[in-house]
Amino acid sequence: MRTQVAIIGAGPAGLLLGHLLHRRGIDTLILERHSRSYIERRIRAGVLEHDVAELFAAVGLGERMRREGLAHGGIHLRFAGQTVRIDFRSLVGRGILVYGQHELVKDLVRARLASGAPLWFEAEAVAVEGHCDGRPEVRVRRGDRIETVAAEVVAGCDGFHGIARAAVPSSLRREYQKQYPYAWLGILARAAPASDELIYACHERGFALLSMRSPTLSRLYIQVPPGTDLAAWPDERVWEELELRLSAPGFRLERGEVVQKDLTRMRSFVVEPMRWGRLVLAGDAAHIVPPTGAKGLNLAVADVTHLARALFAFFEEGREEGLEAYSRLCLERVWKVQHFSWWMTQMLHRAPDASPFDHRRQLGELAALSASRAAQAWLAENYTGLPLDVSGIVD
Ligand code: RFL
Ligand code: PHB
Repeated sequence: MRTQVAIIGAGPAGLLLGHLLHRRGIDTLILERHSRSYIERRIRAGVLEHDVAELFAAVGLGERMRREGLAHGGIHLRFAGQTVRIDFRSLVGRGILVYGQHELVKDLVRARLASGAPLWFEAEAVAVEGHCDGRPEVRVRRGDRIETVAAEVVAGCDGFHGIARAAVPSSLRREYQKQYPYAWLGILARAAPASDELIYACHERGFALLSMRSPTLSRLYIQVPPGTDLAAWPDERVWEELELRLSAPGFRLERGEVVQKDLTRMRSFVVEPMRWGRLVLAGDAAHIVPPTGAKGLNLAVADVTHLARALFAFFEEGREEGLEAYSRLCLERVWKVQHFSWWMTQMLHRAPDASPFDHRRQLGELAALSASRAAQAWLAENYTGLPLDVSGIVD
């Protein structure tokens, strides 16, 4: 099998890249190690930045998103018995769209299959070779057979645990990372969201977040120690803890059947550079952010816009400068977003080793933010998304 771009991974990064390249007549093959139903059911991110939602709509993927996505104009910060609304629209004139990542993945898979371009499920890339000599190949396990896919470029969109990043000797890559001393226990519940907008709560018992997927589905999280055993958290205990941490005068949490319960580790990670020869990385394969700023999926989309532009120039005009600049362009945004995600995380969580001084300082930070329109505008700019350059991608 031969293709122009072999894309490893059918997450948002790989599927969107395949979609954009296909629109320009560039051949791609997407390899996904899981089944279609598995990737369409995986519950992950839920917030799309303003420009990211616009991009999906502009490239023909916005029909269901526009209908079912929930447009929000702000978020609430809850701490020390008060609730402060950060009004995105009045601060920066933009909002966000709450639309589940698995819904986006469904839309992308459907568009891909309708286009007739190849997407192999249950096809696991086991090795990438030849990318430093300009003749990359991917070895793919399908059932009990190993096949070889020859490509001109390989895009590693295979997430944090993928193989693409490791295809480069560790002496040629630099990795930066930070582990946080807490995790998120998340539930998806058949319950009407108790608020029209997201609530981020900094409570002395730890962080809590109220989010949603639809008018009848709530997505809620609480900070727990890393390594927490979910068996120690029956539904009743989760609801009680959520009620304590989210409590406010007049606020009542709707309870409902818990249809999923999961644990998400909190980590910041970046690999540099994001390209070696004809192997490029995009999305979680290259960087991870803690979920507090809702940035992981959005950052993956930003990488893909740079990559698609670089590949258009490469295949249509034989120009390599775009590929050469790819890593630098992505990393400029990656580090800004790393900072924002770290900042939201430290401002809202209770570190297990925090001193009384640290707690009081944290409340001081939240009070300062609440009193400053300039500080809120910075939060709003980052939360609704730094500008996304879609030139050359959206016609
Ligand atoms: P993905 O979505 O992980 O997709 C990678 C795809 O590659 C496949 N794969 C392979 N396929 C073939 N061969 C191999 N060798 C392969 N190895 C892996 C995988 O099966 C998968 O389908 O990465 P992508 O496209 O870069 O998208 C990034 C986003 O998914 C990610 O940033 C966010 O979902 C992060 N994230 C969250 N972000 C938020 O903003 N809010 C959240 O609430 C939130 N929750 C989460 C998350 C990430 C999680 N992970 C990765 C464990 C919850 C979880 C559990
Ligand atoms: C979610 O809805 O899953 C969600 C929302 C905001 C975040 C993280 C996760 O910061």
